[in-house]
Amino acid sequence: QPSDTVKSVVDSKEKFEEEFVKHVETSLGRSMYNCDDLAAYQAASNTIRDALIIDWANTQQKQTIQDGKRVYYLSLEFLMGRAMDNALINLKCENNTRQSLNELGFNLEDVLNQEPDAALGNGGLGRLAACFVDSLSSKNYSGWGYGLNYQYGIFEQKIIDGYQIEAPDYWLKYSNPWVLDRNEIQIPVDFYGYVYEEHDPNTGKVKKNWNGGERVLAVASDFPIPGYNTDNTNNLRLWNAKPTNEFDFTKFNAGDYQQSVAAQQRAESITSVLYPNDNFESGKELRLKQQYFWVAASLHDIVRRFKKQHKQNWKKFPDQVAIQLNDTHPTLAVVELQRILVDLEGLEWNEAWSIVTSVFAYTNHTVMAEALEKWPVDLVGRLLPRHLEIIYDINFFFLKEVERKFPGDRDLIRRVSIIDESPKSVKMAFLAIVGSHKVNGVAELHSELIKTTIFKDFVKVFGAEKFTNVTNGITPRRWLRQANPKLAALIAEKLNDPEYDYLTNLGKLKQLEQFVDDEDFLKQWHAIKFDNKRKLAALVKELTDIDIDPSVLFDVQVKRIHEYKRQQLNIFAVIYRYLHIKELLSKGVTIEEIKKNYYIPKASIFGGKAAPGYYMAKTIIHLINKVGEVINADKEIGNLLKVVFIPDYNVSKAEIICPGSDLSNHISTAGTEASGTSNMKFALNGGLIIGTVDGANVEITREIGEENIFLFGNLAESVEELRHKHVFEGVNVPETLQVVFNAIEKEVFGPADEFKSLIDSIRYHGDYYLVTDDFELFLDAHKKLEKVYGHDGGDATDRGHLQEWVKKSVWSVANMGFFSSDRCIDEYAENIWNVEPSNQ
Ligand code: 26Q
Repeated sequence: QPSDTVKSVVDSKEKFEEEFVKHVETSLGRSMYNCDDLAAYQAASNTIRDALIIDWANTQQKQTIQDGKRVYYLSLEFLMGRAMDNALINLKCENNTRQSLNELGFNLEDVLNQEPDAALGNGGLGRLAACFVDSLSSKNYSGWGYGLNYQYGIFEQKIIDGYQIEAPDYWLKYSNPWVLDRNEIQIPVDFYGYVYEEHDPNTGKVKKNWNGGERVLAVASDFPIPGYNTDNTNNLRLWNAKPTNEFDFTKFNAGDYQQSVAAQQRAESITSVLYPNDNFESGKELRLKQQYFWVAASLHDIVRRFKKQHKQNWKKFPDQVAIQLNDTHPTLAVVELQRILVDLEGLEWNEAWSIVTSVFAYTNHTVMAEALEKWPVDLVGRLLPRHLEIIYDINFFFLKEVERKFPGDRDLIRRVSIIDESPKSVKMAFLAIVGSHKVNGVAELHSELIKTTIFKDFVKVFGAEKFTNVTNGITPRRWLRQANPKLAALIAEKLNDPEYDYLTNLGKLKQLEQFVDDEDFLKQWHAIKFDNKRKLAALVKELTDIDIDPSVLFDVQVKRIHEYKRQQLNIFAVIYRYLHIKELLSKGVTIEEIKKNYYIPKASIFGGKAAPGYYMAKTIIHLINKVGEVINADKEIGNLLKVVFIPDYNVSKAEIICPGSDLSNHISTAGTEASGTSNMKFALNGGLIIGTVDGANVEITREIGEENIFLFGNLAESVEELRHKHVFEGVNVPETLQVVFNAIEKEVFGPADEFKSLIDSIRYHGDYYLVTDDFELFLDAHKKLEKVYGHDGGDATDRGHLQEWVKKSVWSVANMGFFSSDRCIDEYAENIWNVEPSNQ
């Protein structure tokens, strides 16, 4: 059987090598004498990809025969990172491949490093979608992802003179071996045009029709998603926008060739670039076009698949299809499905609506007002005239229902209306709630907050049961096994699990607790961390030319740059530390005394992108870099303090940074970070956390114990009052922070103008993110944790004072099992989708 031969590359080195050479010579048209690492990456990827495709085809066939309910995860972002290493791990053929490549004269790591990141996402929300498709496959669910195949992913960040400069990320420069272009799958999507009424002589009713004015084709690209330890291989289908074949004859005949070609290019612009905003809504027309293009193509694909099996037996639709809306970005899907059922399939409004609401569920990822999508009614009406009518009808029937339940409560009706009156706009979150049977937040605190603040009225209208929580998770395949192979191996050994089955049963980590007093084990544990720190130091050296000593405390904050995430709090504290050290030195206190009595040696490591239009975030990046320049050049300080900004933070860099961290910062203003997921990545890799009582930090604390995390800061319940106080009684800048502001204003870190807005936002504009309220609490938390870390970090063999720290690290990892995205997916399956895994 040919498929068996292809699959055997996974188990047989001979077969792998044979296929590899074949790909070099045929697919790439090169010879083995002229095969560099890039060509080797492509040939090896093609070889593995062929095997994957066999699994993929078998899975799709099996799922079609089983004819069970399928889950569709609609996300505008899938932050996948690299595919090759992940495929080797999930197919369990990493060792074979490593050896085969060696025999062919290549080094696996060098080959893996050739792969560009698939960076089709901004941050947390996009990476969550990537973890979810991994878990759907690994846990044997039938589940597809639907998204867009952006030509340009999130921009590449360069740091020049301390400023962020954006460069385009043209990740498809070379052909992508991990995608299967399905050029035969073409779905027409219309925009603009007008609505007209038609009298149906059969029913005597008036029918609404939409005549689109601009047509674009959606063409599918499929990414097979292999599961770990299973043949189950799901599909991630990403759409490409292509012009239709019909040439624009009117313009062409009018002699306007240029114009007609331009119109064709306009089509392709829809999937050309990912919007680089994270937690901020920009309201651009092209963004709305992207949303509808993607939603319409995906729904028509889903409906077509259903009709092939079940004709027009629409009652069965909710037994076959569950659609999860990743934030409000795909909310037009609700409207589009209602349009398909009513306008195209001729169902009654109510029958259609009950199908729609049983199919959809909505995940909210933020409570911050500036991130909630609102589309101007004018824009929606122009781009999608029929959809706007349907939105008005949905709102009309919904408000009628509210009026029936709460007669005369005019104010309630005004508050829950999907249409905002001034400026007239569609509130997408409200539409998503009304169109779904379940709404979930992404961590306990967040899910409580949405019920009591932004969606409070909807709890009153629909009841609390409609609102639920599914705490986020991460895939341990990528974030433990792939990122930290040595730690994963030590754990496998200790759990007596040579097959690494714990990676799909992460609760087993609990067994590590029995080794927490085992000297040898602690030594090994620490040695692995030290080794990972060395690798991180090498990355820092390569990217910034800064030397950091792996025996100092690595204090890391990597994530999107945002005022609410408070990188400014972190860098202000670093500045305070520097100024204090300088003062001590000037008074004759020696470095040794400082290390002993004040500060342990540490490296503050930052990384993350700012949205290109987010001035304040860019200012924070600039400050970090300028502070780094001054401190790192200060000969007096030596290795007592270093500050680095790692440029272009992305998934593949995170795989090196997370395992190499001693301490990571998750210090958002309480109530603002919905969950956070990097907190989970760091803790799973044996790093400790300094954090606020926010997002998933709360549940991490509950799982690992509060003695193993360094929490500080005001609580979410106090935030409103403190903000109010700032506005009406003024902001009180503590003396410690004032010292920092003074230094910045005295131009210790370059021209003060550059940082004026940052200081002003705190001093004069109400300190919305409570930097002044939490600053000294942050310093105190550092004092505490530095006592635990000890004054001498110790090297690979000598743990110095690290005993207590290492124990906390083991204890944390042992209790992180809950944060597997497998658990998360099981919860969605049971409480929201009503699906079960297939028995493979
Ligand atoms: C909206 C409109 C127009 C353009 C862009 C956007 C947009 C894009 C991305 C809005 C929001 C996002 C991303 C949000 C995000 O990443 N949220 C994070 O989701 C994580 C997964 O649930 C949480 O862990 C984080 O707390 C949350 O910030």
